[in-house]
Amino acid sequence: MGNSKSIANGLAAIPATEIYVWYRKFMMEYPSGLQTLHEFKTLLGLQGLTQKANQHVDQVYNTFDMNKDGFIDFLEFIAAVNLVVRGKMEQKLKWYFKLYDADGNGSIDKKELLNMFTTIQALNGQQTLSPEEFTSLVFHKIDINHDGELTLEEFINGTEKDQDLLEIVSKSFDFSSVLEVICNGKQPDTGGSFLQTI
Ligand SMILES: [Ca+2]
Ligand SMILES: [Ca+2]
Ligand SMILES: [Ca+2]
Repeated sequence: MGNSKSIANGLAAIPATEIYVWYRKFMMEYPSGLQTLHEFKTLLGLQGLTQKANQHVDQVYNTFDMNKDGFIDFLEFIAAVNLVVRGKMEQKLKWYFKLYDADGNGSIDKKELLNMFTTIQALNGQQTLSPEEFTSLVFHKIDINHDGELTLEEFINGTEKDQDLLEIVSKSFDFSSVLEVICNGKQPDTGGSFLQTI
């Protein structure tokens, strides 16, 4: 579903010279040209997680693995970097939509939303509303045609307008921690100066 297009969009936003630097970094770190799930977790410092948190990270990894071959290749890596570093809110919401749409059928149903809120609550601690209450509230607010499914459009429009919901959605995967890794991560060859130009 538009994967090659979104990869192309991601690449278009990054100057060729920067892509080359990223490519060298990536190949130095992952000489096979592929980053495994284990390496992804290591990179982000996500080890020793609970089972629930682990499953969640697996799901995050799967959204970055656009061709679904089980690995992050360089194109997928640079698309992810681009999303984290330069993505506009709408692009990020599109990505969250993919994360929430667990069965990948193009819409979020109540079960998928409930699963996600349950996970977020398990990861981030107690909220004022239970996941069930929150799921009902969200569908009440943003399922515009009341068919029990959130389309991409309903999800983006609804979330952009609702600060509380936006905050909860952002908690399901924190891009700022990834950004920190990208900025402070291992960069033996460049000292990180090129990152300031991104
Ligand atoms: Ca892949
Ligand atoms: Ca779905
Ligand atoms: Ca709907």
